[in-house]
Amino acid sequence: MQRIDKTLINEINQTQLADLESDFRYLGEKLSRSDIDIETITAAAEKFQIAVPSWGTGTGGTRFARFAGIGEPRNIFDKLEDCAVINDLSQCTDSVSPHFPWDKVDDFTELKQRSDALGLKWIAVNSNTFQDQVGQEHTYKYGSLSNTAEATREQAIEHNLDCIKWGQTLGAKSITVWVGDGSNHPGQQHFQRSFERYLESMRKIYAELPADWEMHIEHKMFEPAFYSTVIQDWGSNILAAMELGPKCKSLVDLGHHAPNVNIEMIVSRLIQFKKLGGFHFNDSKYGDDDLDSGSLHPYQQFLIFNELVDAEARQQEGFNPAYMLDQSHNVTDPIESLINSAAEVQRSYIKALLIDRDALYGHQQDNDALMASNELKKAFNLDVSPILAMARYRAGGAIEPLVTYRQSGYRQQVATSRPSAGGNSSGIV
Ligand SMILES: [Mn+2]
Repeated sequence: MQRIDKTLINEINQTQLADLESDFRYLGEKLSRSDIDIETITAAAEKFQIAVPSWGTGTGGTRFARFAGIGEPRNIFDKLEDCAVINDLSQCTDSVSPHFPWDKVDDFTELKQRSDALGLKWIAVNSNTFQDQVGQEHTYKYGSLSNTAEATREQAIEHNLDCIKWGQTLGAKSITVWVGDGSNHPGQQHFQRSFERYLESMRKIYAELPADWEMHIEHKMFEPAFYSTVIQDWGSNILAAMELGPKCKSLVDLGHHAPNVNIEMIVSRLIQFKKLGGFHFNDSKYGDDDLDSGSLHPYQQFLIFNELVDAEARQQEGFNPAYMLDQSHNVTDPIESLINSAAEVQRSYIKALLIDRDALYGHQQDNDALMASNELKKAFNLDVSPILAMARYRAGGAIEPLVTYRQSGYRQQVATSRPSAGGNSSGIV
């Protein structure tokens, strides 16, 4: 079932097709001079998929304020509709990652039927023990899985087990665990004891993982705890993942590192030790800003994909990371930002496929620093937009998804059917 009328997509595509074909032909000729077959690359672009986070379809905000958009999704069913719109147009976002209890429903079978009807799959359920829910017995004010009180830890474990159970009904295959546990004052928390308590809790969740499931740990340097965080960096992350077992891997959120950290090298290390579980793509300038993917550091994103494509090319054992967006859209229409970002991540992947790996390895072997760097730049500097557009067109999507989205009038339509709940309270980022 399409949310954006196929006839409309086709009509608009027809007005853009001649230009696209011309650009695609030109790029094909250019690539063939480097012995690259544009059809092979376009087929890879068609295969590439990145998941949309259910919470990304709502307007984000900061702890100061949130400025609500029009026609915002009111529940997971509305969010699914928006995800379907994104996929109808971009054809590279066929799955959704839910967040519980935000997306909790009474009947998960009904939710699964709805997603099936929209042609969407579920991946990576996310547990939430970083805020208290109405009626919750024990508070997470001083942590969840690492809380000093056993009853609070048990409550957090139970929630994670519920998330797995709900995820199984939806057909998901992994759970991502991020905790806000940490401290705001030096001395507040015993570093080792809190990490031990975290590990003890995680072992209990790991023990209940279904056979075909993975557990992904997400680290974050700061916030809500501003002095120390239990899973602060990729070091604590991989230590925990190694301690828990082979089905536990690390998840890399691009915004959850200290400034200037070499994320692509971290990715390489995780790949080497079979610990790369997946990604939350976004961009960042100061901290965990959750800016749109590729909006600020497209070269960094490309260098990350250089590592990923390298692992793919070398058929690295156990390499199967899950790709997902995780952004906060404070001033844009979330659907537009997610469409744009999915394409920007796809763009990095396609550019990384164009790298002449044999030449690069040769320059590395010869210690030819400049030529090695230029080899990467050569691929990065190519505009692969015609490949992305052709992949979308061939898969039934829109050549120019944002143009088609705006012409569809979708946001105005849902503004009528989804009345605003009112209020501009601070938002979840
Ligand atoms: Mn994240």
